[in-house]
This record gives sequence, C-alpha cells and structure tokens, in this order.
Amino acid sequence: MKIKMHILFKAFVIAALFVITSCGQSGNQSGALSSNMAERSFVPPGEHDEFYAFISGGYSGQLSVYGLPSGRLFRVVPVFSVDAEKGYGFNEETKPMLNTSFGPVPWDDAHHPDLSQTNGKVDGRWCFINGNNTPRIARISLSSFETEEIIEIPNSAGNHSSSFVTENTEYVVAGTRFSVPVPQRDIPIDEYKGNFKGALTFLSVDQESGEMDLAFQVMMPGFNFDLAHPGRKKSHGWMFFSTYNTEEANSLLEVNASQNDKDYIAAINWKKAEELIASGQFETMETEYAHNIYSESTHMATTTMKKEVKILDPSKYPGLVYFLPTPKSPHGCDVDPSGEYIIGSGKLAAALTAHSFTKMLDAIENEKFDGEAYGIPVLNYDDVVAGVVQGAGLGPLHTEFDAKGNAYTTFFISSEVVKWKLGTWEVLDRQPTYYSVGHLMIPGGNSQEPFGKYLVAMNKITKDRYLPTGPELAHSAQLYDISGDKMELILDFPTIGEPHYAAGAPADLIKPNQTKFYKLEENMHPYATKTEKDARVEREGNEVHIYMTTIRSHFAPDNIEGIKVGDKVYFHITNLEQDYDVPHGVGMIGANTSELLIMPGQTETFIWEPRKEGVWPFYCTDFCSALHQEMQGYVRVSAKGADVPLKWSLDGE
Ligand code: RUQ
Ligand code: CUA
Repeated sequence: MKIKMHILFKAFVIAALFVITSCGQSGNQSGALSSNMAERSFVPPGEHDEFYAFISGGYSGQLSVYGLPSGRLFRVVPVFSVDAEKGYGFNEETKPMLNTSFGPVPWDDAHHPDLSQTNGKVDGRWCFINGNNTPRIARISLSSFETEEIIEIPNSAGNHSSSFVTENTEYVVAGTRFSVPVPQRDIPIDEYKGNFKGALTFLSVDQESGEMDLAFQVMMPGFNFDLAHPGRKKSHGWMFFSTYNTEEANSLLEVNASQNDKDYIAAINWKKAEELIASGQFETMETEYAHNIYSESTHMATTTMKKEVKILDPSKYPGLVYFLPTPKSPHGCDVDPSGEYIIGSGKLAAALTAHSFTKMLDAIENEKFDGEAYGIPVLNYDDVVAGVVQGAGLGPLHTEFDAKGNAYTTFFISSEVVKWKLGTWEVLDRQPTYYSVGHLMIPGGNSQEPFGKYLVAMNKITKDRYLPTGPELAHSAQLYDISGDKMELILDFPTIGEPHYAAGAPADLIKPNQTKFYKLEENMHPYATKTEKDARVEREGNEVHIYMTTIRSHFAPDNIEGIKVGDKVYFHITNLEQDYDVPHGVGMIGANTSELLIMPGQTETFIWEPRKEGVWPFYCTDFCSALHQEMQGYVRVSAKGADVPLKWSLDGE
C-alpha cells in the first residue's frame, strides 16, 4: 500500500512537470546574452562592484564572498571546515574554533547566511551562518572577514532552519531539522512518535561585541523543522518556522512524511518567550555545548564548555506558539518586507500559500482554533490564509521580495523563477533557470528594505552550462536583472561547494569599515614578538618555543640549531609589517600541518615534531616582495641525546 502511494506520488510529479514545461515558460526566454546584457554585469578593470554577496559554501563548510553584478569571487571565509590556504583549523590559534561536545569537528555543511540588521535594515556588521551537520552557528565579522565565533546548538540535529536574524539582531535562530530524543538516550527508533523532540533555539546577540549567548530553547513536538524567517514591522516579535513530517515518520520519509495534506508553519511569539524567561518561568536542563570565540587582540580562539540550557515547553505556556496549517511539506518560509505575509512553499503542492499576519492575530484573539497538536493550538487554514498563487510552477522552494510589492519564488521541479504580485497573487513573469534552482537571493532580502535590482538564483544541477570538468561540475549561480517589469538573465557564475541561501548588501555599507591591518602595539598574543631584537628560542624540556618575526624579506631568526629529534617545536610567528596587504606565509618541510598565513600585526603558531636528523628548510609561502624567494631559513636537527647547544641567529648575529 505504501509503495503504491509512492508510485502514485511520482506519477503526480511527472504529470505536473509535463504540464508546466508544456504550457509554462511564456515570454522572453532567449538564453543568449545580447551585448547589451553583457554590459550590465561588466565591471570595468579597477572598478568596484555595487554589492557584496555572501554565498553559503554548502558542503565545503565555508562562506564565499562575491561581487555583484560581476560575479567575481573575492574571498572564501573559512568557517566550519579546516582551510589549508589560510591555516584555519591547522594553526594553534584557530583550532579551538572547531571544538564541539563531540570533540574537534573539522567539517560542516553550511547553509543559510544572514546579515545583522538595525531597525529592519541590513547594517553591515556581521554575517551569521549555520552548520547543518554538527549543529553550530557562526558569526563572521564584516570588518576583518574572519570567523569570530562559533556556538554549538545542543538538543539539536541537522541545524537547518537557521541562522535567521531578527530586525534589530536581537536573536539569531537555530531550528532543528531532525527531531531526536531530548535528552539523547538509547531508545528504539520506532518509539519516535510522541517521544522525540524538535528544539528551536534563540541565540541573543550582544550589540557591541556581537557575542552570542544561548537565550532559550522552545521544545517542540517531534516534527522536522525546515526553514524560518523573522516577522518584521507589524510582525516583529514573532518567528515563523516551516515544518514537515508532522506524521512523525521515522523511515522512508519520502512516502511516509508525505501523507498529511497539510503540515504547519509554527508561529513563535519570542517577545512572549522573553517575558517567560525574565519571570523565571522556564526549566533548566543539563546539557553540553561548546562556545568558541576568536579574539582579535590575542589573535587566539578559546573554547568554553557550557552546561545548561533554558527550556520552554509550549504546551505549558498558552500564547507562545501557534500552528498555521500549510500545504504540503512546506520548505521555504518567507516573510514579505511589510511583515504582513508569511509565504509557505509546499514542495509537493501546486500552489503557494500566503498567510496573513493580521488574520492570524485576529484568529488568535477570537480563539478560532481547529484543535491542537501536543497542546499547541492549531489555527484554521481558512481563517489565516491571505491568498494562494495558482499555477505558478511546480516544487516551490524559496521566495524573496523587491521593494515594489513583488515576490520571486524558485521552482525546483519546473526549473524557473516566477515573479508574482503580493496581494493580488497574480503571476507577472517567469524565467527559466539552468537547472533546478534551489535558493534565490535579492540583496537585503531578509529585511524591510530589499535592494530589488538583482536576483541571484542558485542552481542544484549544472549539466551543460560550463566547460565540463569530469564527473563533478561547479554549481551554477545565475544573475537576473529585476529592475524592469521582466526579469532578464545577465550572467552565469560558478560557486564554491553547493550554495544554499545567500545574503547581499550594498558595498558602501561594508567597504568603509574594513580592517586594513592589526596594530602591533595592540597585539596581546602571549607569544607575540614585537621587535626583531626580541626574537629568540627557548627550551622547556623537550618543548621548544621559537619567537620568530617576519618583515620584507626575512625571518628572524633564520638559522636555528640545537633542536633534537623528539622535540615539540612551536613556531610562534609575528608579522611585523604595519602596512595594508602584506601578509607573510610560512611552510616547514615535514610539518604535519598547513602553512600559516599571517596578516600584518598578527601572531600565529604551528607545531613541528622533527623525526629525522638533518638541516631542514622553511620558507615564506606568500610572494611578498621582489626578494620573496630569498625569504627562507634552516633548522638543524640533531639526534635525541646530542649535546648541540641551542642557538639562533640572523646574519650571524
Ligand atoms: S535549503 S535549497 Cu538549506 Cu532550500 Cu538549500
Ligand atoms: Cu614573505 Cu614572501
């Protein structure tokens, strides 16, 4: 019986796909770029792009930074995965960033970047992004473009409905995709239903430092929580999460979680949650999670293991959570710039559902409930729905908005972006994507003020779009000009990993705040060496600490003797340069780690454990000057019991 349902469902998808591709996609769909179109994405040499785009690296675990409209890649910011190019996760300073309650985890699946906001507008301070696999949220500084903080999310698994930011960056949310036993324990998997829980986590953000703190978790029934977006303007104070698998199936979800005609969007009143927390109405639960912070003054990360979390059980606190029935396994959950409409993209529905925030409040006030689920009131679909976009496409995933009352939705199955009107629900335009689009991004998308000039579509399938590179192809992002009535495809560009969501902001908001270098006098690293004359080597038993400096174009010291097989040698290297864009690198033969790439004024460390006697070279890995190739040194390694005295020098001194 179940298998039959499965086949029936597939037949439905195929039939619907046929309908879409045979009658849809009207209008201008020439894939060719006219020269006029090429000019619109062309940024002349030496000129800057108009927007920054922060694109998730998907299973690369990183965040990539592009310019729009050029599609030029500027930087890959290492976040959840080690990165040998930058030494991230390899040097002693950043290793703690990857600590979790499971030990160091050097990889993650990064999905949804979002930018800090003030008064509902993107403010250019920080970018947040979620690690999906081992639940974590990271904060990246938009001055240094470094990951400054990673906080693990306890009681969570598959941290997917994350990391969305409220209007004044009060909170960053992290919702669990997989429900799990909370607390984790050894129970049969088929006892899922009624026993597993879905934790929705609210992280507060310090407005000065940006530091996150786990404020509370709302412990929801064992559904899957997919995506989220905050209310804004009138709905500020609420957070909306889409759910699927309200069936609470624990196997063959592609069939068993597609049974219910409607799942829910969960509306969480976080202002109410704040009141409950402030008045002590919560439970404290023991747990364990890592909080990792990188300090720009010590140039070092530290880990604190936290032990407790505040829990709110929504069945105990009326008014905290409501369910809005939404067809059919909704994926995206998007709120329009006015805060009135909450769009649910039912992956398996042929129509898009827009709920009305005003109608929702009205239904709550008049207690028009259609039953409850685990003690949480379920509102009546007809009481809350504002409108339905009919015949838009198949497989809706995500919606973004411009500032003119239009919405743009991606359709995975019919491979297109569809523009439609908020309030009238009419389809205005559709353009194909190449191919099978997932997320889309309009700069300022998750805010009151989108900059509705460009739209980036991030596609799941590439096929023939680029020169082929063996079985694995770069993912394709596509840039559409949406300033006119019709969307126009103006550029294809490849991305790093598999991009999910992205965030964008005007360059003017970020460019003026850039850190150019770190001031040497402010360097508080315990192993910093601030002048060449302080460079030295110290032995403590079999540990050797090298206090080394770099400046164009030499290391000090560059000759070191008296190191022995079995020693643990710490290279603590301070880059003495006080100038923009002069990093030095260092690589040591046989070191079981990566290079270091040290910014001006910064100190970084790697450990080398020499195994063989000999004279071993190290060198600068970054082409820093005309005499970069001369920037090198030697370490003499003697036998374990040798009595070669420890000495170091630069030019014999
Ligand atoms: S989710 S499309 Cu994280 Cu839509 Cu990727
Ligand atoms: Cu320093 Cu090359």
